[in-house]
Amino acid sequence: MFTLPRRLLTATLITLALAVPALAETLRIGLITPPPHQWSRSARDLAEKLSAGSGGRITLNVFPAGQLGSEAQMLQQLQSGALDLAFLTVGELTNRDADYGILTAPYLVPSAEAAAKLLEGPTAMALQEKLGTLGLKGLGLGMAGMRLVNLRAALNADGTLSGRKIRTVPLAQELDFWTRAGTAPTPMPLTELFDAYANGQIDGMQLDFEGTFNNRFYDYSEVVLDTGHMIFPMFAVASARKWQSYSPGDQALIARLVGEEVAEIRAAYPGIDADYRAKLIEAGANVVKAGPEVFGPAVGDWYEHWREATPLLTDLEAEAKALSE
Ligand code: 3HB
Repeated sequence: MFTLPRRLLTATLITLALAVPALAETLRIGLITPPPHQWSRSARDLAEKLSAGSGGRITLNVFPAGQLGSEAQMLQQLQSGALDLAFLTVGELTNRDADYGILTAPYLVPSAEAAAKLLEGPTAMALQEKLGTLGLKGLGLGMAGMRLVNLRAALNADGTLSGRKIRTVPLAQELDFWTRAGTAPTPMPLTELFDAYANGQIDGMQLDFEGTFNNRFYDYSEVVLDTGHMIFPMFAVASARKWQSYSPGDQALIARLVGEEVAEIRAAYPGIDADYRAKLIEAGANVVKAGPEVFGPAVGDWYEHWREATPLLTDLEAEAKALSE
């Protein structure tokens, strides 16, 4: 039987392999944040790096501002493989698995620096691992700024917020917190906030310095309460279904670049918070520091309930405490 000499065979195979061009990939990433938001900037930066890192073979199209729908819709698209990547808040994730909501625990950490560290810790990593059960592949955690409260009218005479209609992110733990604070929580995604606040449908909103400045919410706020009462995590995810279709080389490249991008986001937010705080003051906003007393008994009551409902919270608290020791 005719056989090719081994060396010739190897040479032939290499030639064939080189002749088959690596497949061009066009990927899509969805986010709810508007184009000027840091997450959207980072998604555009990621697109540039993916293109450069793949020699122009991988194109990442960025869809900000909820162009692909709500987070619930994006999550379905990720599960079916219709969407490749997303930067998700814990809103819809918590609706699927209450454990994700532990990251919105009030006064968990004192600063954005500590928040960034906590989001690199073992509990955050355990939550990232669990994304597999939702048909997602976790590629790292980012964050937005520390939470504050915009108020159309000043605090009540007793120094609390009770009785106000306050916008929250639509997730159980936040709704519960604001109910315990005696307010009427009104769940509303970021994309719907502007009209609701400008029209006076809500008396206040939980947000951050960045969103308050970029949307000029301070124009409608008698006071911007600098509470820093919660962190705001972000999960960078891929569709587990689509992930399997990428080559090992592409998987490694995407995982590395997304991981680096979210690490930059975590590192940047302490500065972003400080910059936007200064910009707000410069623009004439009434930024006032406030402590947990504005929430009445909510903080203690909240922990009592959620430690039992989501025991993983106790691990997270222990980690947070160790960070400040
Ligand atoms: C929000 O308040 O819903 C939100 C804020 C962000 C990023 C994403 C969502 O800075």
